[in-house]
Amino acid sequence: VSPDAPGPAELLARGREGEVRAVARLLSLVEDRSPLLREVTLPAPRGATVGVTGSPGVGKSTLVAALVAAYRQAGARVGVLAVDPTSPFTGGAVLGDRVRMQHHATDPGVFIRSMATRGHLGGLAWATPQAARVLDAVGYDVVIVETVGVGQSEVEVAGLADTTLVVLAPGLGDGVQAAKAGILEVGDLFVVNKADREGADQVVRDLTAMLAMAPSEPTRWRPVVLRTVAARSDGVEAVVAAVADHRAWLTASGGLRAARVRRAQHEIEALALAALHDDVRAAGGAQGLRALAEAVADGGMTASAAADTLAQAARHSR
Ligand SMILES: Nc1nc2c(ncn2[C@@H]2O[C@H](COP(=O)(O)OP(=O)(O)OP(=O)(O)O)[C@@H](O)[C@H]2O)c(=O)[nH]1
Ligand SMILES: [Mg+2]
Repeated sequence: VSPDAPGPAELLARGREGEVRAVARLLSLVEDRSPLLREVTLPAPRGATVGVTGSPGVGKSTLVAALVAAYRQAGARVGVLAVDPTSPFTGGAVLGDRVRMQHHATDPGVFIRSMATRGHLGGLAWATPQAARVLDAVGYDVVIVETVGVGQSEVEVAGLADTTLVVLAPGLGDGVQAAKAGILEVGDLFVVNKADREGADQVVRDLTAMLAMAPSEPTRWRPVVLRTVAARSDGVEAVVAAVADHRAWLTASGGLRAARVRRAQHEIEALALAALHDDVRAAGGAQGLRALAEAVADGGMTASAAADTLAQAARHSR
């Protein structure tokens, strides 16, 4: 960073004025875990974050593109974070999504960013919510977080947004998959996409039956099942309406703030762990780890004692 490069406060101000490059730089600071971010404060979020998750190929990106169009039509500015927990931060991620988003790429009311988080300890937990907060702070009314990926990452991502959409599609054995991945518990809205295909009704029935097995508590949101043909934008208005309903419910029940506090807790912990991880790496790097490892391997020291030595060195380096 050159000395006269604008700091984060300046970038935030420029971002609010609609300078896309400033927003992009802020998100790079987030990805780099830049200490500069300690210099600014962000206002309490005004807008909504919507997570979109589901198995590969169900139509998440197509649905996101259709949602963006619907929100734009309603006059909202929209940020899209396409998160790929399976590939490293360095570019190239979610290329297919870029293509699908091309339609929106030239719209100044839409900001699209790919984030890949592998290789960054806890990156999904700390980078995504911070990026969403930054987008909110510069004036995007809705931030949509799409995750590419399977399994656990879907469940993790569910914790990152105010409202989580789980997308399913017929022909992928999704009902069963959903139950396995623990995704039934995390979805606020279930969208059965590709409703133009055979088997969509069955997926809706399976899903509804599985959701009905969950104990019903008056204080809990009852998940909604919707169907869409995202490729034709069919059913997308109903999704937008259901997101708004969920949000209204969250606000009224006090759940919105509670979830945000919970999220911030994960985020802080993940950032602190990443910082500690750096310290341990640095302490071990100066030949220390190698020497300790030799002592352990040759029988001079237990791994526990060596770990303690390393941890001490890491603490002193702070
Ligand atoms: N028939 C039909 N095809 C659709 C529909 N929505 C999306 N598709 C197609 O399904 C394929 C996958 O769509 P994507 O939007 O890339 O799916 P995705 O879930 O984002 O995929 P990944 O990001 O790879 O996990 C594409 O060929 C879409 O054109 C739909 O409603 N009906
Ligand atoms: Mg996609």
